Amino acid sequence: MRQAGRYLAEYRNLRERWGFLELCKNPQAAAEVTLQPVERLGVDAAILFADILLVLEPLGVGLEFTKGDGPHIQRPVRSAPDVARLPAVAVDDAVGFVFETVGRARKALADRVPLIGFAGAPFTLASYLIEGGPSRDFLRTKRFMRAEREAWHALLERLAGITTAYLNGQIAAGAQAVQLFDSWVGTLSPADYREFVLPHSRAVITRLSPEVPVIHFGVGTATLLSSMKEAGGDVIGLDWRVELGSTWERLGHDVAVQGNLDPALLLSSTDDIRRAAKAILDGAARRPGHIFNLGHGVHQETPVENVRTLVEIVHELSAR
Ligand code: 1CP
Repeated sequence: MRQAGRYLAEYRNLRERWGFLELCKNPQAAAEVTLQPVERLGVDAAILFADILLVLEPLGVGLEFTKGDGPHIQRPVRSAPDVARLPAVAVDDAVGFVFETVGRARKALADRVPLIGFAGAPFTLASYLIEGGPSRDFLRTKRFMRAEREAWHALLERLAGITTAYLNGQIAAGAQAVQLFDSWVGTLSPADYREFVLPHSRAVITRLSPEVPVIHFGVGTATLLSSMKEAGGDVIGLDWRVELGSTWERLGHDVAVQGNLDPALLLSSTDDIRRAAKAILDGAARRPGHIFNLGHGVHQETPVENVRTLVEIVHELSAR
């Protein structure tokens, strides 16, 4: 999950001097942010500091990150002609700065912990392009899907190609695992997932360099998990709305799972954090193939000490 961010004082300090995009485009600073949580929290992996939306900027849609409100697309994609007009993108040139960050972060990490790269899945990227920013109901996206079926599939094919190149570039630069974020796909019914999304996510995952594991994640995906497994991934990410043990059983132990503490628990007491972490580890029953994680990113209000405490608790309870 996102583990850098505003709950970290050292990140806030950097953000006072730099805009978010500016920070992402400066490989030296971005590598520094990548290492902040590793040093501060003692986590077992670093997550590349970048964003899933960086690949949308070269499409000329006017991507910006406004203070407080998050991402905003000035010229959203709202019609079939809008899709046809999107320019071809040479990913290596357009986001080469991300690949350079990967190289620098690997060097700075010196194999203390592995580095995880990531990208947005085609559906989640399309939702930002169509909605123009964050959304609750994804009504424009869902209307577009049906009203402009052909353009929808053309758009997702384009995004699948871009995401594949983005991830393969990160792997070539040294990422040791990659996570495909389909953060908002939980808004869809299982039937819609299968028709409008699955083929495109599968097209990404099957074309990735085979040497690193792939984590496939979404939020609110309880009813979609078996279809997501079919789309691919060595690891399926679970959010906190499902129980880890029984969900893993249902998915099959031939796939690894990641998750799934409610990030809101990091706003409670050490006792509550310990109980919740233990319940998840008990659910995993020491099987190989469980990556302990939050079910989604760290909330901004989170006290850093609680995240550190969680890391210590998980290390203690899962020591062999
Ligand atoms: O300084 C700031 O306010 C920027 C906040 C921020 C950060 C820290 C954004 C804007 N992006 C990021 C980095 C980021 N984004 C990371 C790396 C974090 C790390 O080093 O630990 C990752 C993995 C992402 C991925 C990302 N961006 C996702 C998928 C993960 C998820 O949380 O579901 C999504 C949906 C985005 C879009 C995005 N970028 C930023 C924001 C605030 C958002 C979400 C907006 C929304 O709610 O729709």
